[in-house]
Amino acid sequence: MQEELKLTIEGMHCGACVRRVTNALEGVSGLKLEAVNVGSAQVRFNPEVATPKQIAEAVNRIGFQARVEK
Ligand code: 9UX
Repeated sequence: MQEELKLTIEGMHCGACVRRVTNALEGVSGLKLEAVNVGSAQVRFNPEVATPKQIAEAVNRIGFQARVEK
């Protein structure tokens, strides 16, 4: 069972940020990327493997401020 997660991400300003956030999210297991844009990311995740908090923290660890939208 996959759940939808949308993150609003402060501190992203360019395409290099999109690559950095993409790489960080690709390092989280149980997660499937749907879209990463300047300022937001949308993923599907397996709640038995990953939590929204862990996913946001993977983005925050590289210097952004991610907030869980839904
Ligand atoms: Mo762009 Mo992002 O110049 O971390 S790389 S702001």
